Amino acid sequence: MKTKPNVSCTGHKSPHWYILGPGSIGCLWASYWAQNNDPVSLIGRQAHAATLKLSVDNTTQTFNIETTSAEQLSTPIKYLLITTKAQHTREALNSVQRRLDDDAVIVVLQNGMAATELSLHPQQKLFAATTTDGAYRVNPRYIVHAGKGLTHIGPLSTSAQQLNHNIIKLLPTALHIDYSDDISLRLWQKLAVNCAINGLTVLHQCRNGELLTLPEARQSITDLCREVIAVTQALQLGEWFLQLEDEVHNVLKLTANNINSMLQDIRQGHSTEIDHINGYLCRQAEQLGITLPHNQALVRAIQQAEATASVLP
Ligand code: KPL
Repeated sequence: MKTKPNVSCTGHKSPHWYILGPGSIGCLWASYWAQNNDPVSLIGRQAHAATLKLSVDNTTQTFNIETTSAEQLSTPIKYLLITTKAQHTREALNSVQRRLDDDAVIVVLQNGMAATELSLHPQQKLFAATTTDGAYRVNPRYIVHAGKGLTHIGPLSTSAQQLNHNIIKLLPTALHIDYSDDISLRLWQKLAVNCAINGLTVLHQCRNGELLTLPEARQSITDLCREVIAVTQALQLGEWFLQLEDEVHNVLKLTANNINSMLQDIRQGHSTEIDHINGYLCRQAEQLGITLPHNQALVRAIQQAEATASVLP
């Protein structure tokens, strides 16, 4: 692959991004930075050079991207993207804590609300992002950008507000990324949709779209949505949530063929994000004195499925 000096047309040096969580979305962003000749490294357990293959719109490109371990980094990390599952966020951040610059820019892109619960150095610029991009890995080094979606990014810390929409200039230009002043609301909207879909695909062992064809699943969607609406209205999060069930049906139609991320986790014997999706909602409800029997039952059922999946040979 040809390399060019890391200087943009405005004369600014491109930042070097490090990515924690080299799953499909992490590798997708790495490939798009590399496509732009922006410096990017994955952080893994062991350092090695890897060739990543990216397929999009029937075109396949390869990129040489180094994987480095946190211990081997000689320079501080100034730009960090975290794309781990929500339940691994804290642990992932701890693994690079000593290498992080005091005013590092940190972007957390994942389902759930884990980013909102991180406490960082006051100068560190924390952003959260949520995406509808669809990507999957044929193997650990081969990513397919299956559905071009939209990513919202916005500040979670006061110091991040100073950088505000300029963050977009530092992100892969080939992706559709919008700046959001109220990223917490966007995270809540994604959480609400995930609450009514992800766990149900595990219970029914089906692709997203099939949920609409199963009367029992449709009833569960209605029940889960009602509970999500009760919490979001108590928190005064706005009218968007009143149409949640329609929104969920839309997402199910648009992603009908998807194997949901939670179902993929169960099938691979991994822990799921249930505690950061329906579990988070239940904790919020408890503080408000609201009980959510359907969401609580779903959390228990998925925890049970996790326990069963992890003892399978
Ligand atoms: O976010 C998703 C997920 O799989 O986690 C949806 C939008 C439900 C698509 O499958």
